[in-house]
Amino acid sequence: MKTSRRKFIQTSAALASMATVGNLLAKGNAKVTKPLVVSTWNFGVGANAEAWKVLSKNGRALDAVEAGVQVPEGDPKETSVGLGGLPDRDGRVTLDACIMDEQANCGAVACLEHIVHPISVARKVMEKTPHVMLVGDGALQFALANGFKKENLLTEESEKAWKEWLKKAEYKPIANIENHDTIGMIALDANQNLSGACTTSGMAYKIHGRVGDSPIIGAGLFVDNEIGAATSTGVGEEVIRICGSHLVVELMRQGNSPQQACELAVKRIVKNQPKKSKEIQVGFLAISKNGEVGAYALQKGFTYAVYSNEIPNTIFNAKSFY
Ligand code: SD4
Repeated sequence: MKTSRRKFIQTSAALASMATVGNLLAKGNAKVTKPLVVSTWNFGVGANAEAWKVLSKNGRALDAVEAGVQVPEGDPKETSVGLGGLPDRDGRVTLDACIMDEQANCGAVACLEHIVHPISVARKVMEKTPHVMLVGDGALQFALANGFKKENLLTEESEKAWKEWLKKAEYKPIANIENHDTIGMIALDANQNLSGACTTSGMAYKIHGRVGDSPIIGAGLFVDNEIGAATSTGVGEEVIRICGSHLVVELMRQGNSPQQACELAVKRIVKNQPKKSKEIQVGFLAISKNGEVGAYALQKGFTYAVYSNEIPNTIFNAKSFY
């Protein structure tokens, strides 16, 4: 399973370097026709495939992104999202997620335990309450009242990894490794509407109660149906400091391409925290209303997956500052 996935990724990467649109995309200046879905990291491929089922039938971007990110959420082998996510330093799996549609409707949950699909709880917050965000036990009670099942999210493997970590208990986020990533997905549907979703178990072995950028509208995700959408991954604190995804969309509003906007946002982080920026990873991924795609990261290694009529669900390497 793992090998075939890796092979698929390698093959896709090779195809990407051959495809014309792929080359343009990698340079950050390709336009694709709608529908379009993009998502962070290699596991974006599986998520995009699910989202594409909705988009290719002229479905809503909102439904596509929810269905898409549910894939890594429900996969116990993905240790950075949903079921099987690495726990906090007390051994508790706490999840963060948010969702936003084309009318600026949005919902979020933070520090939610025991629910496999926090993105769907976030959507319920958006649709069933006058609020944007529910956290902790309140979010759990809301989920249970809305029919979600209480489950144990700590898999044997994640528990083992946590116990190993406990031996040294060093509190150090490391860039680009499996214990630190998030799925952010943004999509443009056949009706030219944008939506996005972002979901994570956050920083592994974090202090209990720590919340990153992923469930914060404007930080981990932002959608403006006139302009475009953006999402982020990496050390959430640095993204929150610059209201990252909102910044990317506002930079696009000022006339920058998604690629330029992602680069400017990353450079803002470097300017604010020059020393720290060398040691951490942050990546932004953005699309414009016209189907342009951009991505940029602090460090090498940030990958993202793109699926459109021209690009058959392909992984790209984002350019980086360092
Ligand atoms: C967080 N941004 O909780 C998330 C984690 C992540 O790559 O994306 N890591 O800060």
